[in-house]
Amino acid sequence: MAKQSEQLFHRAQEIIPGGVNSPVRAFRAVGGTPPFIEQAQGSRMFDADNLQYIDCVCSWGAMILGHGHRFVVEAVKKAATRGFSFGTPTVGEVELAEMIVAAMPSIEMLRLVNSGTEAAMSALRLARAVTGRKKILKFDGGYHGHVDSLLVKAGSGAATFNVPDSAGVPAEVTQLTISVDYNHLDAVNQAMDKHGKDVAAIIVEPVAGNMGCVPPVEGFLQGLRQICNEHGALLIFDEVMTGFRVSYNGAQSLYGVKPDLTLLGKVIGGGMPIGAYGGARILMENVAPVGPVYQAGTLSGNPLAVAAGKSTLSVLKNSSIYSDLEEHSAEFEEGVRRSAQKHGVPVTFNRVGSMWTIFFTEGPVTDFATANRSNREKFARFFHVMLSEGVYLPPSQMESAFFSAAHAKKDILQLIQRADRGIKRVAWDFEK
Ligand code: HOZ
Repeated sequence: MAKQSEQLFHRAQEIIPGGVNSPVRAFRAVGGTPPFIEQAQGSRMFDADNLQYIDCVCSWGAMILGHGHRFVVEAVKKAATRGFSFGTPTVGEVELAEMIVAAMPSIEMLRLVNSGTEAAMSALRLARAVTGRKKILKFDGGYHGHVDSLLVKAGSGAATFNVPDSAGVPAEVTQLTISVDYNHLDAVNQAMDKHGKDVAAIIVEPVAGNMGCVPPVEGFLQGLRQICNEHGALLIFDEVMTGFRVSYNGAQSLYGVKPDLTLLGKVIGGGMPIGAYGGARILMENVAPVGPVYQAGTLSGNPLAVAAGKSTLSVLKNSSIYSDLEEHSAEFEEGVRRSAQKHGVPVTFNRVGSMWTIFFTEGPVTDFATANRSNREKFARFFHVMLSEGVYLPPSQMESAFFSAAHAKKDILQLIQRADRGIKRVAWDFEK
């Protein structure tokens, strides 16, 4: 790794835990030094040593239009000249809320917050309040931010660093959380038969994105809906990754299942800090000041984040971006599959639209256990070949990769060639 990033990483580690503000960025799952990014444009990022990368992380999915989209930049500039934060209602936040309500089949009302974590935490409080129940059912490898009660068998960085049950979370808190296998309705039924009358909500990523990308098997989400109805529990879809990503109307419309509450983040802020939770009016009217569920935030509905979000959604709405993303992503998937076959490397490519993961295992990968069968040494080798080829992948097997509208056909062709060299190297190092 080049000089400037190494020096910066050394300096950072002196004053920031691990040198990073979010654990996965530290590269501990793959080894080496993370590049310190100075700027980005379109599909490319540039680091402190002037190295260029095709970005396949896209700020963990947020940058669906690519970096520096001119409409978004203009909107943020304009908002910045008017003021950074007022701590008052603004017209922009009403307009963004209206756009989200119009797009998401299950949302009649919503509250803007500052992150996906905040959205999850607030939605659980609301679910507990309206049902009068305490327990929450989640899925192994599911990740909903660093909410205390949800750090149970959690995915993302928690899985990567082997702290799926974090220190500092009292056992009394996690005793209220039940975690079962993703994509296994029998496990959900069993747990609900036992605890159903105490379960306030089932929370699920409709496409799991924090154990790598793991799509729901047919009937899974529909089954969850039915189980929740039978037991009087709420169904919460964590669409922080999938909302406005797998389709403009979210995973809930892609799979035709209506949750009671939806969590959003990432794309709705166009790369700026934001989150949201929403659902039917009858539920959301329990939130203060209308109802008794307290939740607040100084920077909630921040004008700059709202401006970035609104302009991102309006570009997405009036375009063929989702079909282009599907075409490009499918072409890349096909290229990787061909390479894996050619070089005799067992690979499972999971993908929903522009959200994807390459697992180094025969597969299928349908849950946390099968995701964990992926050979992480092979992943790390592949990751580093790709990095040296100028491709920035998620630095962990337990994260999804993303494409943006700025990934043009020529980027995809380059990525296919570079992935071929990466897989060839894996074959050479591990299969001989
Ligand atoms: N937990 C985030 C995605 N699953 C990673 C955030 C980050 O490290 O920036």
